[in-house]
Amino acid sequence: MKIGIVGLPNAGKTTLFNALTRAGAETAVYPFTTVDPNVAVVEVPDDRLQPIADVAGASPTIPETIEFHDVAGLVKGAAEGEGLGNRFLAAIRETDAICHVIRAHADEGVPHPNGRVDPERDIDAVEAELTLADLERAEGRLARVARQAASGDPEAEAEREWVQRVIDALERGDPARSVPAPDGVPDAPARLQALTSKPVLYVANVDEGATDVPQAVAGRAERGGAGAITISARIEAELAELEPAEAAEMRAEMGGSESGLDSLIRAAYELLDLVTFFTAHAGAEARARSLRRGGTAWDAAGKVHTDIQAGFVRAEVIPWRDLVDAGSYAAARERGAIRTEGRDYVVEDGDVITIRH
Ligand SMILES: Nc1nc2c(ncn2[C@@H]2O[C@H](COP(=O)(O)OP(=O)(O)OP(=O)(O)O)[C@@H](O)[C@H]2O)c(=O)[nH]1
Ligand SMILES: [Mg+2]
Repeated sequence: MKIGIVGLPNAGKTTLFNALTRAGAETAVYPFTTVDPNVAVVEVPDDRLQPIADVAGASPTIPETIEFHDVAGLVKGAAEGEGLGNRFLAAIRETDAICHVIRAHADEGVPHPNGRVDPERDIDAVEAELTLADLERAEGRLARVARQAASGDPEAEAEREWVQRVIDALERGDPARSVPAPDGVPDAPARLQALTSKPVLYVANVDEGATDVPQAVAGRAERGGAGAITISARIEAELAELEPAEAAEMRAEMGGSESGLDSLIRAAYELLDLVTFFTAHAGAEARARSLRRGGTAWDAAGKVHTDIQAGFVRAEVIPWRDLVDAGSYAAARERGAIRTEGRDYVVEDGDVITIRH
């Protein structure tokens, strides 16, 4: 799962990215991750994993990971495809969600591309480029589906109406995600691939010690259906240089408890609308894995291994809390707390699953 970090030049994207990289996963553990200087593979913190590992007698623990991509700073006119603009838009198109960094700190030592700190104007500037790019794409799509609809294809007609509504929304300045997928054509959004249909998290890069999301950012988040958090990118980058214990001490001194990066990673993970399930076996690893919401035991098996999926017999499922309360798999089994499920079982967040194959 990929999250693109976007924002105006000097907003603090790379500072934040560097903090994530240093705090990030030991990439060697995740052999299929290409090593790219613009990609940070980070572990998703999950307080459930260690207790599950403990009762299962499993070690080590392997958290789920997500990728953050440091997308080049937005240049005005990106939507017209000038120079870096194309690359910028293409990079965003490949991501599953957008983390939009907004300059909200007042440090005069850091020049602002537009001369003055103004979070709302900055959000507008970035979103205007994404909206323009989407408009152009939607106009092209409209022409195509209109031709198909003209031949009397009802599905094409439903899609045509939907694309027209998306265009109307974009012209009002609303994101494509504000227009629900049309009945009967659930694939229409995937075919349009609008940038503004991706979930968004606003990250207000605030002065050290500030904790409230600036009013202007909170308001925009509310209206556009986006998430919003604050972070001090510079502080996070400095803390990421320290040993974990030292960093925790510093954080406590500054009055914070949870790492800003942890909150960011968790908020970004939540954007993706996934559920987390766990696998844990005595003498082997305990692992957190993500699955799209609505995914089945069969899908979960595929996440573990294609061979296991191919040989799927049944899934043994227990909510993580019940397993931890029981104290062991054996005790949970005695209590009858472990259910047997078939391949169509819809996995719930927090399920601990053993696939029999
Ligand atoms: N005071 C302060 N300065 C910051 C903070 N975050 C970033 N900066 C500074 O702002 C400047 C720009 O930060 P970058 O992270 O390079 O910004 P960017 O968004 O990657 O910029 P481009 O790559 O040009 O688009 C650097 O000098 C950072 O040290 C912060 O939280 N507080
Ligand atoms: Mg940068």
